[in-house]
Amino acid sequence: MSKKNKSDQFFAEAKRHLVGGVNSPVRAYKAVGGTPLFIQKASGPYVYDVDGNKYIDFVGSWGPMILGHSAPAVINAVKKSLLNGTSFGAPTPAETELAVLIKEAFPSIDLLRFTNSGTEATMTALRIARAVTRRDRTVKFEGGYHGHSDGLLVAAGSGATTFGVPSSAGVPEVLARNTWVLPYNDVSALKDIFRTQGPNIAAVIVEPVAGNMGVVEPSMEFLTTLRELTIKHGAILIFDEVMTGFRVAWGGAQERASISADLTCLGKIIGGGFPVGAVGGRKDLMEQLSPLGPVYQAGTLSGNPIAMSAGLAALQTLKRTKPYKALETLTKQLVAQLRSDAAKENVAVQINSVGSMFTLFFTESPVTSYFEALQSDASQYAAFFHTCLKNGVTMPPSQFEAAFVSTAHTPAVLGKAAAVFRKAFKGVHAK
Ligand code: HOZ
Repeated sequence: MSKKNKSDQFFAEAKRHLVGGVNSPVRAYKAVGGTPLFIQKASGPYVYDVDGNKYIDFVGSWGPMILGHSAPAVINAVKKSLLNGTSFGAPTPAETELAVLIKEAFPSIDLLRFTNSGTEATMTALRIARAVTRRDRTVKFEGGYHGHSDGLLVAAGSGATTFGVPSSAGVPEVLARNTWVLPYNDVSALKDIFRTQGPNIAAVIVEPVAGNMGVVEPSMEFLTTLRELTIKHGAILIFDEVMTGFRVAWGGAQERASISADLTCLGKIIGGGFPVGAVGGRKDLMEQLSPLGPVYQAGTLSGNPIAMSAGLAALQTLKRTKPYKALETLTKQLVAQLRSDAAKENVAVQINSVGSMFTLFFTESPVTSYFEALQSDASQYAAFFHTCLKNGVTMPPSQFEAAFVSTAHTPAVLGKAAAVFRKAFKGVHAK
């Protein structure tokens, strides 16, 4: 059983200097209780805390680590790049190389702009959509999280839901009013809003596989209706693939659904573990951006050479090794095992998975929307989480996040994790 003495000490000290002791809210463990692990290092499927404990990690830095931690190809590329300097504020060949690879994977993208985070990417996508349509209103979906920019922090999932502030304080009402929020997977709500407000809608932004309310798969009807209605009414369809891009398939959720977005937001995997975002899409839309068009967007560290080299190494490895089928098969096997073990322990749980992402919702009914995700018993999740942690497995410290399997999670590693999950179901039952 792991002990966390040093993590406790570091957390106490961090709280004196950093808000809540963290730099991103969910990391504070408030939703599950206890002290967050302070991490010393990570390698393959494992993270090691400052007390020397080793954990099989399903957080994966919240998505980027599809090749496992410290993937040699990424580390070597970064080492090489570092020796040439860390930031120039000028173009580099690596930016174009990474853009070419991303375009290969996402045929809907003609032109790209790299940013420093997913939040910047979604913010920019919306601005382009507003500029080109000359409309102000946006449609998003309950439980969809698209970063923390003003207009998008309305009924948001992820950390916002974890902390019960799905609509953040400090967002001007006039901006919140410009965002219409519909239930995920609700085709008739979608038809209604376009029937009544079609000419006012600049954009619809959606996670084409939801990951930020926990994993929720869209119905094909939902996605095709979205595509049809946005075309019909001249609205821009923005796929937020920050989490799903290069994760659920090489070409993201749009490859799986065979649907082209007008604009796509990316992040996480394309930075190989460094801070990166990107917005890309149709030429006529992307050419709205400065210096070609009137929409302003900029960033001192955008296209940072270290991040570009890490992203390039990650994508080149993914392109060469094509791990997606195998990852999905392994994840499905793990999920099947989890379902059968939960049933043996009489634990009511829904396990949603797409590709190598999965979420356990402690509820009796299927989860296809945010409302249904909210029916989960968060205290059961917390109990499950802590048994896992005590036995050497890290899961996301929130009911409303996705867990990630990487190529470093071998069948043997997943077998060990499954044994811990089995124990954790017993803990839930004991509650
Ligand atoms: N809620 C974020 C992921 N969906 C958490 C990011 C972090 O804490 O690093």
